[in-house]
Amino acid sequence: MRLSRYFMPILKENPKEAEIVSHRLMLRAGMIRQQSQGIYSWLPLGKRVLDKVNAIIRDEQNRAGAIELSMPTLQSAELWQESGRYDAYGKEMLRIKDRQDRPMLYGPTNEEMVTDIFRSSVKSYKDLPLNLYHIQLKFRDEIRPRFGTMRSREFMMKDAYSFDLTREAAEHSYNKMFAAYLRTFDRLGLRAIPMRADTGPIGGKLSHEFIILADTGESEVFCHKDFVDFDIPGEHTDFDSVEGLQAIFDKWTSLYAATSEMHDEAAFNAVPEGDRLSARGIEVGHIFYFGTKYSDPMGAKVQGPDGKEHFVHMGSYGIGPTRLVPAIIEASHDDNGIIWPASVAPFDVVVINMKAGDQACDDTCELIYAALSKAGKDVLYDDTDDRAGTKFATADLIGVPVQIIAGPRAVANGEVEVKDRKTGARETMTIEAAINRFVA
Ligand code: 5CA
Repeated sequence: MRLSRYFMPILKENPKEAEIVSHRLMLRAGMIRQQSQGIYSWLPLGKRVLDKVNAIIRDEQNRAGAIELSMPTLQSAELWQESGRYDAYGKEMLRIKDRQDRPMLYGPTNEEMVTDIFRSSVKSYKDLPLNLYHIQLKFRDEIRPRFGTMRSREFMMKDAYSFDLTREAAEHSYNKMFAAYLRTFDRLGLRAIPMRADTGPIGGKLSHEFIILADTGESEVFCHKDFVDFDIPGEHTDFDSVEGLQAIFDKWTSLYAATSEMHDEAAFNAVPEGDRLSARGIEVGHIFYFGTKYSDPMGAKVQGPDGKEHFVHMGSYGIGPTRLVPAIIEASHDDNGIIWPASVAPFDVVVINMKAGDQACDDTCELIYAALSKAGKDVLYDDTDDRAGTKFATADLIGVPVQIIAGPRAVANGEVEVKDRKTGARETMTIEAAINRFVA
């Protein structure tokens, strides 16, 4: 991508409305734009990051055996009347009428709709277990939308829904998502700690929130500090192994960890003082097991091996991609801007032409740009005629992991400078060596 032809509206000034660093940096880097309160456009740079986050989420959902579909944002009120949640959900639900005066709503979550899909075609235990997910916009008319896309009214959610014959089988499905979440957040460069949590309007008995520790987090959390160094389940984790996944769950729930709603002061005080971590955190995922809470009122049953009909045991599993992007920034930035983990960086490398219009600089940059693009890398080429200082500031602000800097003096020697965004380390090397670093 040539920056001169891209759309990346950088802000020079710090936006006044941004209270936390991620919101400030997302606005400054031209990643998002507020369209009305708590409702955002994702501009091209932000969209690239969001897509990469979603690709990792999708990959890990698929690995754990979940199956992707796509459900609409607008739902009929009837479904919610069946479950009893239409009235219970209150003012957070955006209610709309269509031209025939039929009550509709902008979905805040999809338990009812997915239960309807399930009951329309699954009739036998032989078709279980089943886990269906989608990545779709949701709307919750939050009282206090704030911090940009961290808490917005319209937001994206990956929501998965599992169906099983028995409670035991449903717990295995829960453990699959539990392990998948540990892997997902790790691949996003985050350390998320599963904490016992309140089930709120989703309901149910068993629930964990996945929390990232950050000073600007909205949740107050309490946990054992050893969680910070626990091993993440490997990529060859066998998701069909009931014992294997139970062992992962048991290990990750063996020490104290709870959000403030579930906090047990006495249990926390039993943790040795030096091991207690009392901090603030950002909830990036939330999983629930709620048994037959929806299948019973909505009549979602299957025939069991005993020939009888059984209401299915369900769970739901949410991740907030549009919250994860700012959460990653909260965890990874410096005074100059964002520092993206390579897995979600909008570009792999930025090529900075320090003197656009200078033949040797132009030729060198074009050569590198072409070679790296051909090798399948996402390359941003700063070919604008801005001052070198402005280009450096922009490259640091948008947080691309590696910068290749081509200035007249180095280029005259057949060399360029390669800068690591995170460490700031700069290395001068031949043009070929700079290319080979990515192509090899
Ligand atoms: N149906 C269940 C799970 S599928 C559910 O709705 N869970 S939730 O309410 O906990 O939301 C799941 C995730 O969505 C949260 O962990 C959070 O990451 C994200 N999320 C929730 N509300 C917002 C919001 N207002 N803005 C941004 N992300 C949000």
